[in-house]
Amino acid sequence: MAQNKSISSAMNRRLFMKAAGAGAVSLLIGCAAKSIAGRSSEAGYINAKPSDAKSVKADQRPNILFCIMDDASWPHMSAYGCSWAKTPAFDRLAEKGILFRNAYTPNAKCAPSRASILTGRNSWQLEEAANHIFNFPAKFKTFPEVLRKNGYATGLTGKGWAPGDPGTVDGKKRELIGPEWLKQKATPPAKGMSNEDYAANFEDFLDSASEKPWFFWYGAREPHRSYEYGSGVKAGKNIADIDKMPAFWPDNEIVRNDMLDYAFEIEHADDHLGRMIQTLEKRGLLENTIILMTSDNGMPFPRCKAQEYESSNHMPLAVMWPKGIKNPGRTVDDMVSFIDFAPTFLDVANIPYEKSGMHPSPGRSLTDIFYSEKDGQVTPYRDFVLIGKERHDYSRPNNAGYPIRGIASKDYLYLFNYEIDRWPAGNPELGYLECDGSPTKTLILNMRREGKETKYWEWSFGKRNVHEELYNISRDPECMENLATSQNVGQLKQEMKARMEKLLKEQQDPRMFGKGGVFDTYGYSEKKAWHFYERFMKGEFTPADTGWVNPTDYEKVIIR
Ligand SMILES: [Ca+2]
Repeated sequence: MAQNKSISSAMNRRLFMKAAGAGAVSLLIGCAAKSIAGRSSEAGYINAKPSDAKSVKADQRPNILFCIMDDASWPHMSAYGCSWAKTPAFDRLAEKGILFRNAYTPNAKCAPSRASILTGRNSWQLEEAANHIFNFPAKFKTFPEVLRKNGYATGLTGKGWAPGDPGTVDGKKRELIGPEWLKQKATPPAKGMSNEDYAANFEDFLDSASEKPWFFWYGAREPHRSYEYGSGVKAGKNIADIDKMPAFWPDNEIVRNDMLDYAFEIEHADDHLGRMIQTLEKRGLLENTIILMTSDNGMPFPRCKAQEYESSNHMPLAVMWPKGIKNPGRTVDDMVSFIDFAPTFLDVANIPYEKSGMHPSPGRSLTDIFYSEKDGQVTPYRDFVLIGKERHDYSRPNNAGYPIRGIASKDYLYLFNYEIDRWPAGNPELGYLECDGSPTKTLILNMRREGKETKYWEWSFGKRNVHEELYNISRDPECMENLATSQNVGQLKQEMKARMEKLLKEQQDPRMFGKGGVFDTYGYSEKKAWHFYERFMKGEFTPADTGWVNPTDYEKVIIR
């Protein structure tokens, strides 16, 4: 994935992001009838009881530690039953708080996913912030900016909002989250991991925050690529530990090693969370701090990150808040979305959303779930989420994206592909730039080239050929069997599509009004990205200019 224009062609972007330690560039929920700007607990974003708002003094507002991994898929935390990735810190949040089984990002790519978190809005409500590598629109305020204005100290370590250009305020770089804490370094346990000591930087931040309530963003750069091949095994893992391989990849030593290397990176991110929890404990701050751990998009493997399947958008999420969460240790099935975070944090900080200066959010504060004692489905109307994507990297002619919209319930995922003549992971002759380079990707590409096996390539890189996809995700979470063409799901398919389009219209999605092409007209924050396809084909660039894929990913012959 593209991150930053300052990265040299020879250097893997992510390696730079991680090693530099410089911060580098630094579902809609609920009933269909009520969405944006609703104010009631059912339709809106504020769930705090009115009496709470008045009685809570400013200095009693909770602190917030928001932890986000880069590119981790939801099932790969041990709290969800994964045996080959050990995440004791994440699990502790779940044991002492709430484990969410159905949390989704609206858009499975770094920059648009993080933009949805920060603004409380879905990609299609964010103009160029729907895309990847963009200039952050000045008009969209972020919730950390609002918290800061309302007395919170804010800060971040690791990866904040990226990649893209946040713009400037009064001649200075706009701080979408807060000042960066990046002084503390450490030797990482494997090559390709960051040398930032996230937990030590968090301590520095706490020293500075004094008595204020605070919001801190811990953006682990793991498990984003690149990985040290074999680092998982070197750390004591065994390729036989993986009990189930996804059907859409070959099952062999290369792919299993790739997965274990990914798992080892998740564990590194989790280690730092564990240290942060200990720090809060030592300082007596655990009781009234909301600690939340999630990821921004699915694992950086073919058919996961940057697509819109379960392995793309379904995210891990655990939240601990001893003072606020009732009956801790619950597992919750409600469908929740990243657009719910901003309403949640403003809610607990007693800041009315409509007075915050933020654009209205179709999200809903999660405090109904926090303050409930229930397991399973807590709030009946949280029964679906909306997802979608526009343009990610830059590998298609005419700066084109691959537009999708989708709606997921607990049992079904419905997707609509708007431009099926386009390549879902990017054009083959440009290396499928929307899929990060990896041993697994190389293997699948080579299998097709050698004529051994094309099905893996078809699943990850081939054209979809159909507009509609429908999967029974409770039975088929790998989204292998497209039910959209079978007669007996006609009604379900129509119902899901109708519900999705109704909500998208309410949210003023340009694509619902015949104006979806606008997303391909927005500029990139990287100059070389504009018309990169055409310029590459003319010889202005080489495969070495896209360091997040391998030069061998570029197909030498045109595939139609
Ligand atoms: Ca990411």
